[in-house]
Amino acid sequence: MTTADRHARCARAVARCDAFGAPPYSERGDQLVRRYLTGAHAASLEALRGWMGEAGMSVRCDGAANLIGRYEGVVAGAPALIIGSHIDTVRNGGRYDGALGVMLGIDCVQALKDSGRRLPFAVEVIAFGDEEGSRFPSSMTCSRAVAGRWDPSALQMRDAEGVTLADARTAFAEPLAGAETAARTPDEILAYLEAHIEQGPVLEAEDLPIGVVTTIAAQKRLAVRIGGVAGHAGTTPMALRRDPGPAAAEAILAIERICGESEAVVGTVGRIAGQPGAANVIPGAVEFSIDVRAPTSAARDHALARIEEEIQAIAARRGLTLSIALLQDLPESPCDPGLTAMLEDAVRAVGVAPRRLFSGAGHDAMVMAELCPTAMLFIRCKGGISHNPAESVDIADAALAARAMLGFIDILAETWPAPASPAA
Ligand code: HGY
Ligand code: MN
Ligand code: MN
Repeated sequence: MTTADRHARCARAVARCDAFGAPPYSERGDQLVRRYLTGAHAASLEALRGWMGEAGMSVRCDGAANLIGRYEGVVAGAPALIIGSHIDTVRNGGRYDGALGVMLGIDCVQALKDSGRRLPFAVEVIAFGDEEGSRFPSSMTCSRAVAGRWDPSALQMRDAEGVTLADARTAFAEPLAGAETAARTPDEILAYLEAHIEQGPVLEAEDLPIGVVTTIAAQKRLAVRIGGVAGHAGTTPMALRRDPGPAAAEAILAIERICGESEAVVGTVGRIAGQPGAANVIPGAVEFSIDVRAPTSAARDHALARIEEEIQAIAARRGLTLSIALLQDLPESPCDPGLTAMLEDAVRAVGVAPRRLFSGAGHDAMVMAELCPTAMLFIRCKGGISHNPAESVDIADAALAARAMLGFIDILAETWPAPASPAA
């Protein structure tokens, strides 16, 4: 295949991400938002089903509403290399976070089909329905289901409109078997490969188009509620207030200070809401999220212990109530050293000096690592911008990523034991 052909194919993968940036693949026309089990999610699965079929894959929707394309190897039913990423987005998100990895996976299988190649293993492409947690409180519910970590209590989670996950599943356009049926077993899976935009500045700063991930950061997500006494904004003297608003402000400044003391720890308060949320009412409660990440669980937990201690002291001093709920606890996830070495060889073979990178962003690969060995490829994105409509990627970089992915597949095929006999 000529370079021009490859470029054209990747232009199509990027164009598919762009098409997914608008209705019906986005819930809104003025910004990209595609949340789990919405009509936009269902519409994206329909389009992906067609593209996976064109690429020679059999396609199914599993019990967690993941779309799975399968391209058989020489021997049908062989263990699979899974290439995956997520198809949901954050609110007002970018077009390539998640989607590009799915489109490049389809692109790789299309290349295998077009060249009539069958491998000693199958290749599956998975579009995970929920990685961001942009609809329900906890995230990565779909890769958890595939990794056999489905938590049935998640069915009671409610979205911002009060819809439970159970009801959203029932209302989904695709009839869904039980989410627990999405679980795969280690013997079915050879490895998991995820291609994803870097969502950070390193590759661009070093003028590199692609890089290889070594470890994905440990992360914890908490829901904090500081309770006070609701009151009239005009008649309640300042000295008589039990206002959780300023307490939350103090807490958020403490989070910034504590996380700022260590290079490797990051802390974010992405969601803040006063209850009842009226301008002329002293809030009865303020709820906010905390997302803390670090290269190790120990560093993450050390920062969080100090944060929780300070928030408790703030609430006590102000005579307020406090509740802190754990929403997500993901330990750091190292990629498999053997697969990472293969990916580095594949990156080198396309003429790029392999750059090993740590991932501050979470990915489905960290959950899939509980099922099988994983490898991750990063793709440069402009300004490192992500979770933002300004997210952008060069087609040439995506084309290099696709070539490195196919090179990785070739290396894996060379090392994987040849099948006993050709497909029956
Ligand atoms: O939060 C993350 O790191 C990912 O975008 N879900
Ligand atoms: Mn994201
Ligand atoms: Mn992502």
